[in-house]
Amino acid sequence: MFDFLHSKIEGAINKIRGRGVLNATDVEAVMKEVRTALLEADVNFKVAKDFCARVTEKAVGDEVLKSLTPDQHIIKLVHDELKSVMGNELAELNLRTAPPVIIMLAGLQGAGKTTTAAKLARLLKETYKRSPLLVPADVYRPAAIEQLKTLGKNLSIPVFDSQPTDKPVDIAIRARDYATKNVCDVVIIDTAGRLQIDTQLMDELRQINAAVMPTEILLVADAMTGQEAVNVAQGFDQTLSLTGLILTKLDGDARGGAALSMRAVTGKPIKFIGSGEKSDALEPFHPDRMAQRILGMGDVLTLIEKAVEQVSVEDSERLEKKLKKDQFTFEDFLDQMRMIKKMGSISSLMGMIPGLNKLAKQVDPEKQEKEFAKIEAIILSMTAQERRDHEILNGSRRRRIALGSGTKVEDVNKLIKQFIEMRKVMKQMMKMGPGALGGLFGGGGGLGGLGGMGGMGGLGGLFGKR
Ligand SMILES: Nc1nc2c(ncn2[C@@H]2O[C@H](COP(=O)(O)OP(=O)(O)OP(=O)(O)O)[C@@H](O)[C@H]2O)c(=O)[nH]1
Ligand SMILES: [Mg+2]
Repeated sequence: MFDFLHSKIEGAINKIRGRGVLNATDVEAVMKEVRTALLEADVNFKVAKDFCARVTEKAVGDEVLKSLTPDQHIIKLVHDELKSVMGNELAELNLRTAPPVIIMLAGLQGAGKTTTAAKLARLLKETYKRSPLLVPADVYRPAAIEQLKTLGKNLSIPVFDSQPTDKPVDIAIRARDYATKNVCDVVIIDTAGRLQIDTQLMDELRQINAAVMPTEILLVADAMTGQEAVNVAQGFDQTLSLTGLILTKLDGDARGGAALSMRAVTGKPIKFIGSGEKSDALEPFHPDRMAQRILGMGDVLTLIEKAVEQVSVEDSERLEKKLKKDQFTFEDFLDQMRMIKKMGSISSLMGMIPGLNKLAKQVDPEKQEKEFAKIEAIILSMTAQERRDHEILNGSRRRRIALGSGTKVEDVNKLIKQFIEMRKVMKQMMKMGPGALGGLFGGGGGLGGLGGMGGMGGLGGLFGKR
């Protein structure tokens, strides 16, 4: 996500890095490079042009030129402008209407509507503590209804029992009534896609809109299509009056032009972004955090939020005590590992940490998942006593564990060695005081999250250096 822009903008700013004083010509040269970067990233021409004009104007007229750290100043100006172009503030989902709140998803074929419907339902259930109902209203594509039913089933989220013979507008009406009767407070309608905007599709969406009056009409657009996604958004907005957008497949779009142009061109906020095929790969769109990602400042806030969601304060306090008393066991290790797994893949977490973004790309998620499974199997093959006291793990016990977990003795040895090292590192971090890392994970409660990462054999282990 944003890799291209990140490296180009970084390159442009690096040229003035450390330079004492800048003149207007220097600023203009940098901004010209930034503009080229934006255009190459498929940002809308006018958006890119205005963007650079505003930054240049501020930079030249500002104390930047007199400043002792002009590069920092320019970065700040670019950051603020990026944030502003993307809408400044997080645009929250409107859930404040009388239940059931109806959310309609629209978009072209393959944009990711059905996947996003499921992701959104999961987010609403887990983070917003709502009871969503998924409603398949794509009666044209064979198996479209089944697709959503399967996704819902996997997430234990109810899916309205639409039939391919039903009319979409009738489905929407009946689903709303069903939601009311069954105390579902949010209804997510997944509509059919088309190859391009056509009157039949628009009529159908208009009918659903008129019949159930959704609180949110969200366009799901494929970020990989770049400026085309922006045109599509404009097209849908003309007939439907969108309330917002969801950009999908940002994981596959290293340029990010659509994310930057959408708001400025359509005037509609991006509410969520999708960055993967799995049901947890949907996150609220925070313009400031996106700007930070583009500038390679990492996205520590999102990381912290993810960690906080998973780690309760009690859990981490308990852990901290154990660490202090040297009582951290394989059982805790397993807990930690499962927590990390819930938090999302290591590579996506690392991608958010400044300085680790580049390393993150080297992690192979599949390999990593296999590694997780192996570690889990090994720990589960230990007896309760062994898990609590790793020191009794002698040669014959290790052989038995390897046999039981279908791994090799070397694997067991490696894990134990990593476990011991990790305890050491964690203890050292504790000595550095709660501020050392605790702060990163929600005050004194912290450590849990990163400790667990160390648990994966340390970050080093992920890159096969051990
Ligand atoms: N990498 C990636 N793939 C995604 C994302 N969102 C959706 N997809 C994939 O895109 C493909 C199409 O997704 P669907 O949800 O079926 O798209 P749709 O808009 O419902 O398609 P139609 O119903 O045919 O119009 C699937 O293979 C999804 O797994 C995303 O954020 N990242
Ligand atoms: Mg679909």
